[in-house]
Amino acid sequence: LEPAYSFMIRTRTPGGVVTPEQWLQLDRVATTYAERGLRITTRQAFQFHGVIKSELKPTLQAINAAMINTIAACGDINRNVVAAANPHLSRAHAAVHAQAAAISTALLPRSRAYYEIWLDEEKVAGSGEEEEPVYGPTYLPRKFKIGFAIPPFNDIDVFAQDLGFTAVLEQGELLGYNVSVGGGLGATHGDPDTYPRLASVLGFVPADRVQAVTEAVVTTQRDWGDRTQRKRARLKYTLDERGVDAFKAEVERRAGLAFEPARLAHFQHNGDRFGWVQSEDDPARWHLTLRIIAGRIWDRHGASHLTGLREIATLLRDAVAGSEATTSASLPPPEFRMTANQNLVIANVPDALREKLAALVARHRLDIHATASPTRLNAVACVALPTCGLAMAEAERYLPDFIDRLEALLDRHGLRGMPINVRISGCPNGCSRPYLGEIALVGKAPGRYNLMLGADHRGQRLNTLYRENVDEATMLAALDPLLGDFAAQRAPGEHFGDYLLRAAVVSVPARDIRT
Ligand code: SRM
Ligand code: SF4
Repeated sequence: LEPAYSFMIRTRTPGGVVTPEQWLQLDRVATTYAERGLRITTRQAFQFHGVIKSELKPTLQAINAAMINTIAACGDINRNVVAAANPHLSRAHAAVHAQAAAISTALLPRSRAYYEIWLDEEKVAGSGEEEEPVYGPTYLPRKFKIGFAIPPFNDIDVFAQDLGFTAVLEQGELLGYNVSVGGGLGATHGDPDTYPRLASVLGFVPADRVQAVTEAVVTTQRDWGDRTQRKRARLKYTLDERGVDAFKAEVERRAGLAFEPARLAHFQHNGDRFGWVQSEDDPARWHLTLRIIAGRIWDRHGASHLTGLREIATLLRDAVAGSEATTSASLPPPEFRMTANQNLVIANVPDALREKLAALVARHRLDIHATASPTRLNAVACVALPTCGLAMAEAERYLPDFIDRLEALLDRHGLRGMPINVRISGCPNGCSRPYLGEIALVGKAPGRYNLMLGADHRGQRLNTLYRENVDEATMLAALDPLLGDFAAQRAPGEHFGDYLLRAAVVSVPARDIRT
């Protein structure tokens, strides 16, 4: 007899897109094998928590039966590639999403071990000795993250990625990308050698050079990255050690190109846009963005979100299968798109299904976007307790309570309608990208957080430490007068983080090169 070990499983879902049929299969995995429903992650993937050891293999087989896998979702390798989910821009979304998916595939490991171990694939001669053209025999020094953003929305936080591509569009057509490298947020309390860093912009490349640039950046980090100290092994530290210019020159050499000067790319915000929006390509298609608090989808606390989304997926799947009137081969079919802020877009909904779908959304109380404050809608929290072994404090489970209390302060100062980005992480690893929150809580100990303030609402400026290791009462007492001053002194259109900088409550972090 051995202890009942349980595991977390994470999918690889590039750009966070799944079909209604895949959704239903993942729902079955969640209800059959996992304990805490479906969890949308900050990298547009799913996590299943509490899968017991003896059921790992059937769980992975069920996920693979949905044509989704879990390869390279963890490890010192390229992770899930994220891509803008914003439904406003469907033509650009399709083009950018296709490139994100292609990069994800190009950077998959060649090893068949996953298939042999989990999917009972027969071991063939030579198996296990596959050449890894990009990773080589040693893979990467550390995890590696790639993201594609489409301005004016920075919903993936492109400057938090090791390698970021910011789309440059002309009249809706994709011309190419501004390339940025060396973003990364993880840090360790009390260790100044570790720190969050925003990416440095190298320049512009045409869209057909994405793969060459990606391979050059990844292989340079493979060869130059620190393999002696794990805490300093991310690309951000390689850049600070070697210098951005040297890194850029090496990438240009390996890719056989020269970066053009970066093109103009303006971001409005790094949140999601909620509710229905009409497709730009086809007025008979609609996209609906739903708020999923901290990405957790389950039937609990009087809500039936898992059931509701199952019914929605069934509706859409049956429509795709059954009726030419509601779907057309020339138009993209309905799909679910996870956002990197842990929310969910139901995309390409035919006009004829809108009413039925809206009724399901209302019945299962999936419509909090209709009433919640913008601050509640945009807040992000990492998983933390009870499943994350690295958590020092609550995050996901604390988010609703903290927002309740913050909203009371916002009400007091007449700021309920003001979008303020709140992010909570249970430890300094920064899985909710807290260092990009206008207000952020970074866990220190049970009930105690570092209060970080002053990021810029667009994902282009890091916040700074305002109060160290404080409890809830101290955080709220610190925020109350700041919100009061903001309400009284706010310039037109000014966001809270920008105000805090203007009022010299916080200063620009030394490492922030974009402000
Ligand atoms: Fe993360 C480790 C959850 C996005 C930085 N992260 C972990 C682990 C696996 C804990 C562990 O190693 O034992 C967490 C599992 C918790 C659980 O119980 O499920 C975990 N990270 C998550 C997720 C699920 C957070 C969420 O609430 O959605 C996100 C999964 C993403 C995915 O689908 O692949 C997640 N993690 C991030 C992000 C944000 C991002 O990528 O946009 C970051 C900051 C960006 C970055 O990487 O710099 C992030 N996670 C870390 C780190 C610190 C890395 C570093 O450079 O220091 C760790 C710890 C580590 O790697 O040693 C970590
Ligand atoms: Fe766990 Fe820390 Fe990541 Fe939160 S930030 S999920 S506590 S590792």
